[in-house]
Amino acid sequence: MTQTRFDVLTIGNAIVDIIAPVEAGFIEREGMQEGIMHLIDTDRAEDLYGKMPASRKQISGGSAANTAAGVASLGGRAAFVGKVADDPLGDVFEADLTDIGVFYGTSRLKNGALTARSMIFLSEDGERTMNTYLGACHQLTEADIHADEIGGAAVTYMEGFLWDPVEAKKAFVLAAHYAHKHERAAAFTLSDPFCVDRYRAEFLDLIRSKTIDYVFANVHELKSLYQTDDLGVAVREIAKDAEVAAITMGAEGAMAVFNGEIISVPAFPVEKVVDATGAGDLFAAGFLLGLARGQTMDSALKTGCLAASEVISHIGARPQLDLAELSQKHGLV
Ligand code: GMP
Repeated sequence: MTQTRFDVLTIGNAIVDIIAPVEAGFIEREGMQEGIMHLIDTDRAEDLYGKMPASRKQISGGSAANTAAGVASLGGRAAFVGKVADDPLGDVFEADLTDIGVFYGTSRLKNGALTARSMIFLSEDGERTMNTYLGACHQLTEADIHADEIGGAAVTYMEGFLWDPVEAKKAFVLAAHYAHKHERAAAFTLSDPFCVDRYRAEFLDLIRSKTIDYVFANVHELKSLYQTDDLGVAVREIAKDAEVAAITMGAEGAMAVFNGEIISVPAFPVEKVVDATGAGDLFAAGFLLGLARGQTMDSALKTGCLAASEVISHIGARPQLDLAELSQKHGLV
């Protein structure tokens, strides 16, 4: 194998988040399910935008893009592939990635839909409810997947959310194919319990056919995948199906399942969960970079939990502290 150019390359929907706290009752009144990602059209996007308080904040997001930003903040070599439009939000998205040192070379969508945005409502306990207009993300295609970039990354990590835009799922499968052709690893996150519900058979096939090596999920997504309320049953199933599975458990921490072994670590304590957006994304950044650097499973899990604890302590799904410094302080390098 040749030397790698990137520790982690991520592929996902390129989204700018618009985030605001809401009072109790709002989520239910609007017919949303708390903690879930809802897909919306332009009319609903306008309607919801009008209902956001003036205190709303606009911050670059996108699950896999957050992971790439996390890897870069931890001092890793990161790349991102995802489609924005040639519009002001696209400019913001690109600058926020490249400023932190993420390689981002996907061509812009011209004369088409707008850059994707997600309106995120925060409940009092920091839980986030997302409403995503995918816009330009519908135009991410196989043409955006470059064998040399994927082949140069130790691991390619993708979102389950990529199965919503129809063309992007072909890009997803092609990227996994290129990764394996170059003897690299392919990973994906189940993204959201309702996303799992939409694509359960396909996700199981990706895992069982070994198109994917490492699977990331939270407990809700994992239970949804195997249609069980029993976490133990779901963990035993994923242990059979995947080479490595990393499962996040919110305030309970995270576990890794590999070679018939299970290792778990506690969450890093936080004073207050201000905004849970990005917790799983930043966990994935720490865990993947840990593995790429040859850390033990235990240390990789701890690096993931540390990165997650930073991002849930403030509004927005991108790190505000230098995560490399933070992890050094905690003896995780
Ligand atoms: O959700 C991904 C990761 O974020 C978890 O594995 C934890 O490390 C962290 N996390 C999520 N929710 C909480 C929480 O409520 N408290 C703490 N301390 N960490 C959390």
